[in-house]
Amino acid sequence: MAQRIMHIDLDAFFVSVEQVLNPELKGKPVVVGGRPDRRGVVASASYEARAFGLHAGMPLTTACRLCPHATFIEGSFPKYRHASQKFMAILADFSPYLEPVSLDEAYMDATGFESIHGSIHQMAIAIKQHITYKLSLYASIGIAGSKVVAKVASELSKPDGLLEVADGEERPFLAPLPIAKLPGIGKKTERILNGLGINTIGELSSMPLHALRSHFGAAGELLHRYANGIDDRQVKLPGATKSISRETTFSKDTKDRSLLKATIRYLSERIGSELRQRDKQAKRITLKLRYADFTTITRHYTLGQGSNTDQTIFDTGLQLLRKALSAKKKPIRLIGIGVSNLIEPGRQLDMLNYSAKRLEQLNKAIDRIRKKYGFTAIQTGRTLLLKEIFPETKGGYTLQTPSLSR
Ligand code: TTP
Ligand code: MG
Repeated sequence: MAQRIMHIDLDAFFVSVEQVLNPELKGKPVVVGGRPDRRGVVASASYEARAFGLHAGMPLTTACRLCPHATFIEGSFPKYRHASQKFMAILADFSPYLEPVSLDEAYMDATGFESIHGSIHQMAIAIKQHITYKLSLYASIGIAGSKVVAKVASELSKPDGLLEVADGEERPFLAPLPIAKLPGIGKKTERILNGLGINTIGELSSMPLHALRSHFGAAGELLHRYANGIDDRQVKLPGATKSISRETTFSKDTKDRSLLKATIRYLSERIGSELRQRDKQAKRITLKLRYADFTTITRHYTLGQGSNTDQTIFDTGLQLLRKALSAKKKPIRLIGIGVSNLIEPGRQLDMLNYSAKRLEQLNKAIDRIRKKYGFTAIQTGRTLLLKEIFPETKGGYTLQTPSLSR
């Protein structure tokens, strides 16, 4: 059976979220990106603003000159992340073969789903209706036999569009389009190709492969394939989390052991709570230290059994710290804790181990309180020391340069 791939992308995403929250902005030129008197560029422009020539990436000063009566909004990322999560949840209801690409964009492998919806086209209509009904947002969908053609189709169909490219029709569909419509062709590549007299995807598709290679190296081969509608990339499900780490840089290099311990405690609690939220246990704990002279070391320890309790992560981190400090006495600039070798918390082997069970219950109770009242609502004596050092918000302490590596 021929593969059927959908590319789904929300229209004017940031702006549309703002319009849902403030309906007065609907149907008007609106720009998210910042205040026009500040430096910065357009992140998202409503289609009404695009009619004045505004587009993403344009300096706000230019945008303001072209369309002075537009409403300029600074924007706030948490709102967009929240909308994005709801959008992805709707898509996941239709098919588990989902690859989120960015906040407002995903590929879906819909091969075989016609038996449920009558046709893939009908399925796309249902997806669009759900998105508009539940989120008041509009999506554009492209359907084709490959990712690259599905993406070109959804772009071309915008706004509120739906465009299906039939199997075998990929090349004639792409041929008349300007090369800038092909994913992978940025401003620079476009200029070079235009200089060679290549303006449409059709012209690009018939350029000899060796000529493309000589201009663009390995990327030339990809351009050749895409221009011919050939793309064997599969829809990739997001990989399982392999590791979680948290780190912070001190505002002043330090040798203060109680501060180091308090910070490790806090980072361990952060990691423990994330592990429990993801329903994972870790077998390997890693300590990272960066000294004042920027030399960086990592030390790790593998546990006999997986764990997700704050205490185990902290105890192990502390042991690693003690060893590292006894070897080197230099002041520390950054400290981090990470966990890896993540496993599903299978059946509890030590069900009879009373203290392990108690610890697990304690962590669960702490998680519940924190969910309700904020991360720092409940603290051990050790992390209270951090009160003096880091600003506190409902989400927890605001560490310097917090890293959220996966
Ligand atoms: P896009 O999907 O590229 O743009 P869009 O949703 O605003 O408009 P459309 O899809 O209808 O053409 O990007 C999604 C969001 O990502 C966009 O709303 C804002 C953000 N973004 C930036 O912050 N900077 C950028 O340069 C781009 C292109 C997008
Ligand atoms: Mg979009």
